Amino acid sequence: MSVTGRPYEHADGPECPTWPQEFAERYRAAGYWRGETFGGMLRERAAAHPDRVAIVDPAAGSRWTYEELDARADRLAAGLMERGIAKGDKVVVQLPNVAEFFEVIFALFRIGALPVFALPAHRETEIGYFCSFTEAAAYVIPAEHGGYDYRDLAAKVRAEVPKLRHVFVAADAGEVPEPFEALSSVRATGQVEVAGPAPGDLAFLQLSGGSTGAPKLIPRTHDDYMYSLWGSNEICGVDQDSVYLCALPAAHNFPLSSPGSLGALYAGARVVLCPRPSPDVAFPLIARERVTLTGLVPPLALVWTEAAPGTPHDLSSLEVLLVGGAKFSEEAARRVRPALGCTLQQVFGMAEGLVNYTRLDDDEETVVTTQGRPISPDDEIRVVDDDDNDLPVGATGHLLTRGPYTIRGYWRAPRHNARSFTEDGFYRTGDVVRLTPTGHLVVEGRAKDQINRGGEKIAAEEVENHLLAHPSVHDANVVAEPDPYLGERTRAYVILRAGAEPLKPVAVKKFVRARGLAAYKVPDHVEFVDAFPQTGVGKISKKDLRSDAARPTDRPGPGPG
Ligand code: OOB
Repeated sequence: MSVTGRPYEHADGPECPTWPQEFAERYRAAGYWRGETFGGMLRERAAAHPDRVAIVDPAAGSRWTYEELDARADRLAAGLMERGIAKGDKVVVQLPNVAEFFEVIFALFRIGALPVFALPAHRETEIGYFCSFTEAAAYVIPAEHGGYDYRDLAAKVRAEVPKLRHVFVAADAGEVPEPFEALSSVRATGQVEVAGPAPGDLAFLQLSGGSTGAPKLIPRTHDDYMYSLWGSNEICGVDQDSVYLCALPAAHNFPLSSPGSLGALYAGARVVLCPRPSPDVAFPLIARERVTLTGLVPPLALVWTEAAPGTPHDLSSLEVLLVGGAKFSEEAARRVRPALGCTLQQVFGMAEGLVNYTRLDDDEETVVTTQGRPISPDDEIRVVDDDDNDLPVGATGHLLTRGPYTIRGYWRAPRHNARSFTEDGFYRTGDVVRLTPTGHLVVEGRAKDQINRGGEKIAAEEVENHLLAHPSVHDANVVAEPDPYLGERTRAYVILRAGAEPLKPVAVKKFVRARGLAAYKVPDHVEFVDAFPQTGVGKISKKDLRSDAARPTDRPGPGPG
């Protein structure tokens, strides 16, 4: 338990700090926390407009109405409960952009079981960790996706984590090996009434981009997350006539909630699932479904702006393009409207909470040069120096934040919480920012030891630990290297053990990949060095390594080397 707040009380004890009572009361009184739950919200929407289409899954050819999604969530919840999944249980959900993703998470929300949002790119190291750390009762996978067989992955994870009781496969087509179960056979026929969670209860565990060896889990409540949804809807103009294209991986916080698929469902709007975010897949869907808004990371936004002028597809329905997850350059931002004919909204958000948007009525300069301002008048923003002293407006410093949808601590991480939160509950974002006189934030850099690879976050320490496991590696440091397309890539500096056989970079990458890591975490470049640069006090200077990585060279480009 951290120094701030009251712990969530669970049968097995305190799991994470939450908002102190006076804050919770204030957020409720201000109307931010509306006392809704996800299960209840879907039930209400289904009653209000049963026949409106909620989810379009073009790959499966399905169009589920609100009534159908609601009924499916009920049937699946009943089936899961028959199999012993209960309130408070954790279920690792690793599904791509398929309709079942929503069926599964709403079934779990209804029970009060907590989805743990894994990404399709995660492999046995990450999934094994999520399953064992959360003592997950179940793990939900597709049979296959992107040429990869998740049943093999689940078999490995199950062998390592014996406590994992169930693996459910969202695959009507694929074969489901024993003892795994097809989701389709889990659906019960009747509807069960369950007590379900309270609005202040945890709804799910989201993943942090992280800067430590193991990813941290982010506990979000129904009340707080729901506020980020309707707050985002108001700012992005989402109403029941909106059509949201979910182009990024559905489980990530950005496409989930900013305003994302869940924001769209909150508004009674339509979610169109995009199996891949490339223009050849996304553009025809925009035209066919009359998509009105979507969210992209900067590298994809660049690809879209390049592809749009020559496309035969009608993109005229697109009103808003949200770009975030990593810094969007001013030059690229300026190209959005001319190329796509829509309004750009920059989003600077984090799964821990705080989300900033440029507003639809901000002037062009503000939209292209800032990363927006917070959703809530009660999002408290501090920009501080290295000693936590507040800096004047316009000065660049560390961003600290506290507010009605920003967590007060990670899940089961008391020691880490003591470092990542101030005593009075401000989250240390690790971002280096500047506030403009209009209250907009400009992201100037990052103090956390992380690589932001086109929106995908990589904790340097996590990759370093895997490199250190190689028998020939004496020491390793991983830093960001600038990249014109992704913004950043990873460069690993490696010192080999004295007397070790020389290694090729490709062998190091292969070794890391073979340890069962998401492919985006495998270093793009590996460079062997004899020593690391040091600071005055003899610590390794990552700053110098970063400048070395940024040095223009005739180094070979990305490739097997
Ligand atoms: C989003 O969430 P996460 O949790 O994957 O990553 C958060 C971090 C931020 O702390 C910041 O370092 C970086 O991603 N970031 C940006 C940015 N948006 C996020 N850095 C510069 N400019 C931006 N526009 O990435 C996320 C969550 C909700 C909405 C949007 C993004």
